Amino acid sequence: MSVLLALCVALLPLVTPGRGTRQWEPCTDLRPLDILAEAVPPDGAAARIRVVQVQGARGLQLLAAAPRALSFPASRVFFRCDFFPEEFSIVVTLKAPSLPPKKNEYLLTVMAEGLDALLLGLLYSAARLHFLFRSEDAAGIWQTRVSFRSPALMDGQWHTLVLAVSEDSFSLTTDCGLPVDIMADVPFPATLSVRGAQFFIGSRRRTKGLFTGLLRQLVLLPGADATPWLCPCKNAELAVLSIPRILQGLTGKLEDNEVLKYPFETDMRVTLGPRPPCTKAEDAQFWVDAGRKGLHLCVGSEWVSVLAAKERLDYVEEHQSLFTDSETLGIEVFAIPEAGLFIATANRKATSAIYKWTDGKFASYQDIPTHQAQSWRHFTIGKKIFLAVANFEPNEKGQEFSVIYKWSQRRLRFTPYQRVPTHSARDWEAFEVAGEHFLAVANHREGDNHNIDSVIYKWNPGTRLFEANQTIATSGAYDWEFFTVGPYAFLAVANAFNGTSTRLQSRLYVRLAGSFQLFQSFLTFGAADWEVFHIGERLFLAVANSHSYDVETQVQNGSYVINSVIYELNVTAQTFVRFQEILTCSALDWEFFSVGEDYFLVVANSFDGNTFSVNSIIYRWQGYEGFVAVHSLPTFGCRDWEAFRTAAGAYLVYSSAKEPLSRVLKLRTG
Ligand SMILES: [Ca+2]
Ligand SMILES: [Ca+2]
Ligand SMILES: [Ca+2]
Repeated sequence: MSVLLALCVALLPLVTPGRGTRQWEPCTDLRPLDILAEAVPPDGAAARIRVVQVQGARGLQLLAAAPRALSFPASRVFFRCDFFPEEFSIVVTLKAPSLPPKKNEYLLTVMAEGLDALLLGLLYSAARLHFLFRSEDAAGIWQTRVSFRSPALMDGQWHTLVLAVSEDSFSLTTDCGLPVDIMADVPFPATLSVRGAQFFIGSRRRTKGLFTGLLRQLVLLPGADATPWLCPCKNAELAVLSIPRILQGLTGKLEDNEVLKYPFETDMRVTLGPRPPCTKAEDAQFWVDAGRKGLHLCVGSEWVSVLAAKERLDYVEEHQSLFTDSETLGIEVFAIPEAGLFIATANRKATSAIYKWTDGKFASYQDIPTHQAQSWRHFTIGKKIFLAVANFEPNEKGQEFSVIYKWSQRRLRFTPYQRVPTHSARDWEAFEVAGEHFLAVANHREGDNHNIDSVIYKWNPGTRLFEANQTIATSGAYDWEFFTVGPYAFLAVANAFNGTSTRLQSRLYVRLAGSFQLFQSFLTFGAADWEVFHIGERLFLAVANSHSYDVETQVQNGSYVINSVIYELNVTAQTFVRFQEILTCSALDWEFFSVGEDYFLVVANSFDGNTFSVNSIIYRWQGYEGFVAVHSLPTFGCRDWEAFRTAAGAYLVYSSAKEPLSRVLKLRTG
C-alpha cells in the first residue's frame, strides 16, 4: 500500500522553506515513507524475522542472529539529494519489552557510511525514549541526546508514538495524548548528510542493543508533524499512518489464506469438536472440524475456511426467488453479531423489509414503513448498530425526511432513531475518518431543481446524533462512495442530471484539513453508481452510466446502450485514468466480488431502450486483458447487486426496479 501514499503529494501541507542559506529542496518524496516496509524483504518470509500476533495486532520480531536483517541504504528514500529533512516526524507503533535499568535497545538508526557512527537514532530504555543525532559545529562533532520519560510504554501493550522534530523543538505524542515538548540547546542540523548512510531497523548494525519487542509501524514523514494525520483516533494505541503489508489484516477481514504462515502467541485459540459460536469474542480464533478435516477462522462473526482447496467459479444457479412487497430499488446485506445475516430491501411502495438468513434462505423478519425507499445503509458506531434508509418521497403529511434506525438488543428489531431532512434522497454512505463517524446523503432533487446541496453529517458523541458538517453542491446526486488511500479519505459522488442533461461531471473529493475538497472530475452520463475496488496493489473506481440525454439533442434509442467506465488510480500522475470501457444497458450498479483467487465485477443492466429484459453480465479480471465477460444472466429491470458469503458458500442477490421479485443466486465453485 505504501506506494499508493504518493497520491496527492501536492496536497500535503508543505514545510516552510529551510533555514540558512541552503535553498530548501526535499531530498525525498513529501509523503509518509514507510521505513519498516522498505526494510522488510519483498516476500516477507525472511527467515530472520518473525511475524507475531499479540492482542489482535501483528508485529515484527527480530532475531538476534541477524541484526542487519532489516536495513536498507538511505539513498533508496533520499533519492534526490543527501540531506535528512530538517523538519520531520517519526511514527512508531511498538510493543516494548520490559528492560532492566540501564539496558538500551535501538528502534531505528541511520548509520554513517563505513563508520560505526550514528547519524540519528531512536533508543528505548526502561520508561524512556531517547532521540539521538549528530551535529557538527566549529568546535567539533557532537552527539545530542533528547530524552523523554515514557512510562506508559512499560505496560506490555501496543503503543503508537509520534516524535516531531523542528529546529530545537522536540515533541513526543503517545497514543494521541498530550504532547511532551522539549526545547534542546542544540537544534537538529539543517544539513545532516546521509550520503552512503544505511537505515537499520531495531538495531545499530550489531547484536548489542537489538530491539527485543515487537515493531508494527515505523514511518518517516518528511517536512511535517504526523500527529494531525493520526489523531484523534479511536484506537490510538494502534493508529496507522502506514504499515507493511504483511502486518495488515486479521482485524475483521480475512485477506488471504496465509494466516497459518505466522506464529501466533497470546491470541491463538483452537477449538475442537462441533461448530462453536463465532462472535466478536471468538474473532481470529480457530476451529478444527475434525470430522471433515477442515480448519476455520472466526472472522467478523463467520467461520471462514482457511485450509479449503482453492475455489473457482464454475457457474451460477438460482437459489431463491424472493417475492417482495413491491419493486426493490436497493438491497443491503449485513451481519449482526449473535443475531445473524440479514438483507434490507428498499421497496418502491409504502413498506420496506428486512429478511434474515434462516436455514439457507432469506425469511421475512421485519417490515418498516418507508416512502419510495431507494436504498439502505448499514453501519456501526462502537457497539451501536444502525440502518439508514433513503426516502425519495415525502410522507402522507408532506414532510420529507430519511430515517436512521437503531438495532434494539432487547427487542432484536430496528427502531427509529433519528429523522434527517432530505430531498428525494437516493443513497446514504457511512464512513469513519480518524475515529469520527460520518453519514453522507445524496439529495437527488428538490421539486424540479436537481442542482442542490447534498449533505455530510457527523456523529456528535455528546448528543449521540448526526449533525450537518458539510454541504456539497450536487446535480441529481445518485450515489456516494467512500474509500481511503493510505492516510487519505476520498468521497465520490455520482451526479446524474442537472435539469437539462445527463452528460455532466461527477466528482471525487479528498478530505484535507477537516473538509472534503474537489480532487478530480469525471465526465459521466446519468451516473448511478460508483464502485471502488482493489486488485492487489491496484485501485479501481468504476462508474455505472445509465443514460445519455440532453434537452438539445433529445432522446435517441441508443442513448441507454452506452459505455460505463472503469478508472484506475495512477500513482505517479496522482489521478484516476481511464482503464477500460464496457458497453452497458442503462447500468445502475456495479458490484465487485472475489471467489478464490479470481476477481469479478457484475453490472446491473436495466434497460436497452425497448425492454427491461436485458442480461446482466459477470466479468472476470484477466489481468492485461482487463475485465472479460464470462456469464450472462437474464434479468428484468435489474437495479442492484450485492455479493455475500455464508458458511455454505458464496452468493449474489439482485433486485428489480420493475417487478416485486429479487433473486438470490448461488455461485457454484469447483
Ligand atoms: Ca453508495
Ligand atoms: Ca455498487
Ligand atoms: Ca450494490
